[in-house]
Amino acid sequence: MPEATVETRASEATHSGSTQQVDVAVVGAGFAGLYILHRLRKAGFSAVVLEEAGDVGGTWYWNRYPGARCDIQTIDYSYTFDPELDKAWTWSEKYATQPEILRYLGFVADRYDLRRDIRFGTKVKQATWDDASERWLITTDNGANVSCRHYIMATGCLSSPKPPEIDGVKDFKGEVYFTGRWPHEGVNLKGKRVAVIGTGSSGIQSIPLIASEAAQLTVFQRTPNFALPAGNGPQPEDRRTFFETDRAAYREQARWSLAGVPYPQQTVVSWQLSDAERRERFEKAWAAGDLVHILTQLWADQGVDVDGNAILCDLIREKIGEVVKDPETLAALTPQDHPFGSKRPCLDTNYYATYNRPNVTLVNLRQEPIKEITAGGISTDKRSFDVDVIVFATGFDAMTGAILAVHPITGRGGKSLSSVWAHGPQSYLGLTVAGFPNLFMITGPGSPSVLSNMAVSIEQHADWVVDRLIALRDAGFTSMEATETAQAGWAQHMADCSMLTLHRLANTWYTGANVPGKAQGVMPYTGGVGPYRSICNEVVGRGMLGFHLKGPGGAEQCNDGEIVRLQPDVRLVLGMLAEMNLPPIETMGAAGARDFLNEFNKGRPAGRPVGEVGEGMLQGADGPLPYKLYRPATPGPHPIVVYFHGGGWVLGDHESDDPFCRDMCRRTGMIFVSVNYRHAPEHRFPAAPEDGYAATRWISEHAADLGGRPGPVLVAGWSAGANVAAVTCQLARDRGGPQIAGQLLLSPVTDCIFDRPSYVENATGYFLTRGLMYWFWDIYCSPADRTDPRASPIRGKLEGLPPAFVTTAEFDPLRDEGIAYAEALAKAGVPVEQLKARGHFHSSFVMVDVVITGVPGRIKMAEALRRFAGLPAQMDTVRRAPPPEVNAAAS
Ligand code: N01
Repeated sequence: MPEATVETRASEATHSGSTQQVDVAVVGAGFAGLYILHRLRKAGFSAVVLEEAGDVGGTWYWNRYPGARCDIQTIDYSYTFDPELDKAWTWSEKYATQPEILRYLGFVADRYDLRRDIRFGTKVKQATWDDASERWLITTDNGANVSCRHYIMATGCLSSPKPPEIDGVKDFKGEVYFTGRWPHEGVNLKGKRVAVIGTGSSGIQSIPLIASEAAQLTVFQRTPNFALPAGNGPQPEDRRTFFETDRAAYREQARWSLAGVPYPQQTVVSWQLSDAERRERFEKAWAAGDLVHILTQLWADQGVDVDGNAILCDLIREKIGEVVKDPETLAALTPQDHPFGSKRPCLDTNYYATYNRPNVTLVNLRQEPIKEITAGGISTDKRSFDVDVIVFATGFDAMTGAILAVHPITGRGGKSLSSVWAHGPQSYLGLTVAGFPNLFMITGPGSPSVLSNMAVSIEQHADWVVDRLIALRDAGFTSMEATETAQAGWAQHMADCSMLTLHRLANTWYTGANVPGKAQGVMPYTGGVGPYRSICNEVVGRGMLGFHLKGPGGAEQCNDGEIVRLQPDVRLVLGMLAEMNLPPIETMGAAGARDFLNEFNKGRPAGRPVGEVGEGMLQGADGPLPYKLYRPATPGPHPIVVYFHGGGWVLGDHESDDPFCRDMCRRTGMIFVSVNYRHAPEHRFPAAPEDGYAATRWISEHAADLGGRPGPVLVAGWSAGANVAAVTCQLARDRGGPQIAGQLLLSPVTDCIFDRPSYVENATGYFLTRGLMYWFWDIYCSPADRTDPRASPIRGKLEGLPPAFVTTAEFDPLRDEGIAYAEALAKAGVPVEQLKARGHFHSSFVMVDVVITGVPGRIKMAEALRRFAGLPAQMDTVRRAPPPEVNAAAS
């Protein structure tokens, strides 16, 4: 049966006295409120939607300023829940205008007969939870109050306009308009002198049209924004064809994508592309006129790394420079203070060209701030501008403003939401708040919301919430509430995610920085739409993890915990590995496992350029060994770090940790020499540590030949390589040198027992498994030899060893033996620093440019190595790529 005919019955609300009794009250009749009402009715709930405006539309009801359009392609900015609806509506343009979008929402309201349950012109004044009846009581400014079991805020993220914050607005004798509250009858600007304050999306969309109508336009700009041409017109052929060919697949791909638009994940990084290739990609994106395309499809590091982003910023600045004629105006319009995408970029139509018009003036508020608004116009601290009209395009109290506009929302124990959020919004999944049972937010702070295609996110939220209400009802529960543990875990996960992006580097409404006095922090979830969806599903799959459910007669269920404890990128990596469904490495045999590792490594991002990369042979314990040398681009001679790769003494070689060596060479400004020590089963214990020691001695003796600084060397290693590094330090102490200035041990193997808690807790599921470690040990070392300190360095004498930096990862079987080694070193009087990496797994730090959250850890490791070498901890050369690397033989 078509969806539209299921809903002809309006929900059955009842009245008791002056109070309307419903199962669910929803605030807002925009994209979210309409769909929720439809779903609620379909599920048999009685519901009412309370809407301040005179009709449906939400943000599209209010934002009627000239030029208002969506800036996600309309093919994507549509409901997808009903394929019939999808077919019944065809958008006229790539980016529809506000009137067309409003018509669409009206069409949807009619099609599903929604208006019957919407109380227009009704503002919520207060909402109070009553614990005894387990209901919310909602008071309104118009008509009956509402008593409901569940209360859903579908209030939108950008619906509470920000006050002007400029002195004297009341004194102005001319006309004042806000883009976010534009008069329905329109505004006649012909022949008038108009001022626009603000150059965000609203300003950038409206300025060209206002300029074409007004006699004179003066734009007051505080921060220049990045804008790219929308290239509006018919729907682009490629997207339409993809859509028409398989609509269901198109929609499904959007649901699991990063931004809610079906684009694939980009894996190529900027330094893998030549200048010409980058320009080609950029020109294509520029011509495409699509924010999601340019934000996600150029190169993988553009959104996560300042260097990758800077390349794009330069290219965009070049484009702006090609349009704007006046050099001073150009300089003012060119964004310099934030990475592209960190502040919401805009789509424009003739925006920059508008400043070439004789009737348009740009005032750069960075140079002459607004002093006041007077009866006749606007004064800066340098000049006065007489105007007839002021348009405030100054934005919104975003994400929290509309929710907190209903005040107070009083939850359990009389707590108000504004006091709980005094230091920033707290939520679980962006959907619920601890202490506020049965209260739900659609696209609330803590959800992907404004960093996604809102249409896709809204449907996901609405489905999740309504499905939970159905499940609660079916199970006989009457309330659900997030736990404090789950909420705190989500805050941690949000903070971890925000470290992945560059949003924290800009003053923007994403962080609350646009509203004076507002608590600051990245408010939307930056982990992406697909990952967010899978997390929400996982919460359900794990028995409503982090929710307290209650029902009549004392029925209760609480499966408490944090839904994501891994770093977000580690979670993605492990998820991808799990999807590959690989056979356990230990079943592949040594040769098979080596082939697998080689193939696996081919798929990773290429390491970054360093000054020079060379290869050579050195003398091991029993013959020559190959090595690879990474030299920084800075002038030498540099201290030398002897590096031992990971791989359980069985796998890997001097090239297998190439990205890590490059990264650490850049971060430390030191030479890294990666040594290919001998491996088992061909060469069992003690071949590896004896080679490690011999190689270190050889490198120390040949430091000057290698272009390194004579004197003590440093050692470093990962996993089994860290075991070799640790043993090398003990052997160097006992065998009369070489001198070692410091040791970096990254997730080291230090002992031959397998019963520490981390071996049990992390036995499986984190790539390095307990089974794999058993296999490595069996191949490498007979049981009788395992307690030899050259195999288990924790069993050796630890006094007199060089200072150490020991890194361990929370989700690693080797975690506890690394910590134990660090503690034992400290007890023996060795200076030790420890990094216990929360949410990381065994490979986190060597997966350079994949596990981005590993960067702060590698910075700490690099600083430690520099201190050990007697250098200042910090160096300043990582942010910009060094000159192209030279390949040269180093010996
Ligand atoms: O608001 P904004 P907006 N004195 O906050 C300036 C969505 N949207 O309404 O950057 C002087 O972006 C402020 O300066 P600064 C979209 O997500 C979508 O334009 O704070 N200037 C800034 O230039 C968008 O991001 C569409 O230094 C002051 C501007 O005003 C979001 O809504 C269309 C000031 C505000 O920009 C908000 O956009 C429109 C002051 N006191 C909006 N206070 C689509 O296309 C603020 N400013 C779908």
